[in-house]
Amino acid sequence: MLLSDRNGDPFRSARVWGMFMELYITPGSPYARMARIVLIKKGLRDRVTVTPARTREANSPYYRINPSGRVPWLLRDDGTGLEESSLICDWFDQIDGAPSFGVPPGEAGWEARRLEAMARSLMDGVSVWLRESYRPENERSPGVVAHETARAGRLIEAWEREIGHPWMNGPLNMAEITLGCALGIEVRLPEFRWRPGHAKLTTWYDAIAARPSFVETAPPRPNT
Ligand SMILES: N[C@@H](CCC(=O)N[C@@H](CS)C(=O)NCC(=O)O)C(=O)O
Repeated sequence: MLLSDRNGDPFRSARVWGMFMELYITPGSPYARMARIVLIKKGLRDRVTVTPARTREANSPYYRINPSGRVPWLLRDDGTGLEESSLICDWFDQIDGAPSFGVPPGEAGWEARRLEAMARSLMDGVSVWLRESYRPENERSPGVVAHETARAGRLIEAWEREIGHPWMNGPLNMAEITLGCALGIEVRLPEFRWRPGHAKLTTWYDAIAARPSFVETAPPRPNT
């Protein structure tokens, strides 16, 4: 079968040849955004189709593809499905045998992992808060919102102190991508007002948000 034999499905021939992968996302998901950024940075656009999935819907057809119903989810070119942003980012990073998002050995590596975990902690908490905001008003839990608001406040204070760390100010790495995507949730959740009183974090974020891979994957504003 020839690559030019498209038959209305531009990727069919290539899939048969086992060359293409499919990344399922939603445009607003910060976890999927991390995978999309690594995909772009690794020059994989031509090998990976990015497909919007219908999540949080009763009987969504997506559940037949990925039983968990979450994004990101990667259909690899060998037919295997991968769930979890960190795993998918790592897969993309290692695909060419020349990883650029690994951590250095020794103490610097522990620092890199500590910072990435702290960024992920912010993302996990603010995502729970965001999820509450998607629910009908009478189903929202004020207790959950208050807990996550307070957690985010503490973590933002900690990040204002940490953001000058050399690992957060070098070539793009997973800690930076994770923190950038976590702070970017402000677009989806206007109540997540982390900027006031955090000048260093604001300057850091505005620079990373201006990078082409961040601009291209920016989440849409609610109701757009
Ligand atoms: N730990 C997962 C989290 C993924 C996740 O929670 N994705 C959300 C979107 S931000 C989702 O798919 N939600 C749909 C649902 O819960 O049904 C990862 O890192 O990929």
